[in-house]
Amino acid sequence: MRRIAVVPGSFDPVTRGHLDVIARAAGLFDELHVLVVHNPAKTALLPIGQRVSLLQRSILDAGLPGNIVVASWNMGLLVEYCLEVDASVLIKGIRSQVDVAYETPMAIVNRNLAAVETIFLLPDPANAHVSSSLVRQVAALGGDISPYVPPAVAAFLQKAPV
Ligand code: COD
Repeated sequence: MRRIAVVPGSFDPVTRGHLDVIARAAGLFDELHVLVVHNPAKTALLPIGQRVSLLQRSILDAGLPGNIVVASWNMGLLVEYCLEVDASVLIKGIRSQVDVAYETPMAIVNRNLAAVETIFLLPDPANAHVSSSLVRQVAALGGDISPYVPPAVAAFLQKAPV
């Protein structure tokens, strides 16, 4: 049986922290779907299509394995996408107790809804402080975001400042 997992996120924009989780998760599963989802609790910077293409470019540039699919989903529950692609696992990155508190109820509900399990991966300590919201803030104030994001994202946001 093929082991298929989904790494969902806003990826607005993808950061080095996201890429680290994606790279490690890709090594654990036969097929990994990186899924861009709109988070209604956040004010978006980039359109969904732009986030998908920056993810695709960054995954290629980083030389990550070919078992990674990038997609987006706006059709309802996250677990509906999982069922559609036969994924039985969601992967989330956990940086702090705040992430644990945010992710735990969703993990339980997703298991109840569709028997989809959630696996939490700890971050690389070098990236544990990195978040898309930090990147958006530094970019908006004209700071250097290159330590926090893949080169394609730094180049894109420098060309089209926010
Ligand atoms: N290191 C490690 N992990 C990281 C880092 C880092 N530096 N930065 C972010 N992460 C992790 C986050 O913890 C998260 O797991 C993932 O990467 C994505 O992060 P973001 O910020 O891009 O995305 P979010 O947190 O806005 O997530 C959006 C989702 C839509 C995926 C989320 O809100 C969700 O799961 N919603 C559920 C929708 C649903 O079906 N609800 C009903 C049942 S619960």
